[in-house]
Amino acid sequence: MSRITLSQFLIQQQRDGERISADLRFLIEVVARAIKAIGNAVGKGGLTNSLGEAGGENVQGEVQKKLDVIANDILLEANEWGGHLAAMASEEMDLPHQIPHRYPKGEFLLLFDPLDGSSNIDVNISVGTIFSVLRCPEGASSAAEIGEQAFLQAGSRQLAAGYAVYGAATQLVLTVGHGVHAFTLDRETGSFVLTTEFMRVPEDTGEYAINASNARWWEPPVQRYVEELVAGKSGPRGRDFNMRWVGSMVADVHRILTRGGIFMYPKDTKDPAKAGKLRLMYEANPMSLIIEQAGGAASTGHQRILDVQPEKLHQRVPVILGSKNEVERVAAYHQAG
Ligand code: P6P
Repeated sequence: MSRITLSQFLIQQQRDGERISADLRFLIEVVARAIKAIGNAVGKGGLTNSLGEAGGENVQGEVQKKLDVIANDILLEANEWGGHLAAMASEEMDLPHQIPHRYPKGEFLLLFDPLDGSSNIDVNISVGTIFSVLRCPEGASSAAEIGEQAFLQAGSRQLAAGYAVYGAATQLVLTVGHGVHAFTLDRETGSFVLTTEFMRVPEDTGEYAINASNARWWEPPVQRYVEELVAGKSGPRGRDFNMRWVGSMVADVHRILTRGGIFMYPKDTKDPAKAGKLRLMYEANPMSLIIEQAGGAASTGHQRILDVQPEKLHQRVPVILGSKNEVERVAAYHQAG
């Protein structure tokens, strides 16, 4: 069976009842090209002087890797000239990135974590890029500067979301609101080729992902849930579970999308001021849209992540996502207190 490319897939989405506009198709194609360039830089590893720390911290107060900065720059440069964006926001930048005056502005807002899991770069473990597309509010797009406020839209308003996983293969996983589809980079032709249509997260699972070293700081519902998984056959769940934790959200979510599982980065009391570790706008929201489009669920423990009304561009949120029946069980434990 001859496989179709990402461009052919997007043209079909544009033709089939106009699921996406020509401009949104163009945006996704530009992001895909940037992802190829990032994957190329990541794939060179120690062959170039791009490993190690950049020597600064990002807005999150996290040590910035050289490849964090390289990936961020690739996405900015790829997207600022096309006339499809009103502005961009990134984990690596405190303020929204304005489109240079020499270029026209468009109707979309692009948000991204340019290199998620970059602490794994130097040990050659899979990392990824996560992106989210919103429409710029009518009134804001004509403003000289697009401020943070324009981005503060609930995740349910995303027009598209996707991630790249730079693993054994470079894969691009995408939703434009009509299912989740995976494309694999054919390094010989340079094209992303459709390799899995309509990915589905099994409603049940025997595998969970959480950084267990934080157990003593978890809230009681999460402690109860994980203790029951660890108890396995001899506990209330009556069956054994397996654990995986890559330390790279994209890799963990891709595994869950492929074979099921539940991923948790809950709020913990390690730093009571923090609502969680992961960022809502460019990690939790895009991943939650993808998971829900694949039949899974995504919750803070107290509410659907896609319903969270953002108050800050870089705000953090507890994340519990994956196989629906397990996510609902964790949410029920939060309701029970
Ligand atoms: P920890 C990577 O820094 C990241 O944001 C996610 O990709 C990953 O799931 C998580 O943090 C890992 O956090 O505390 O286990 O290092």
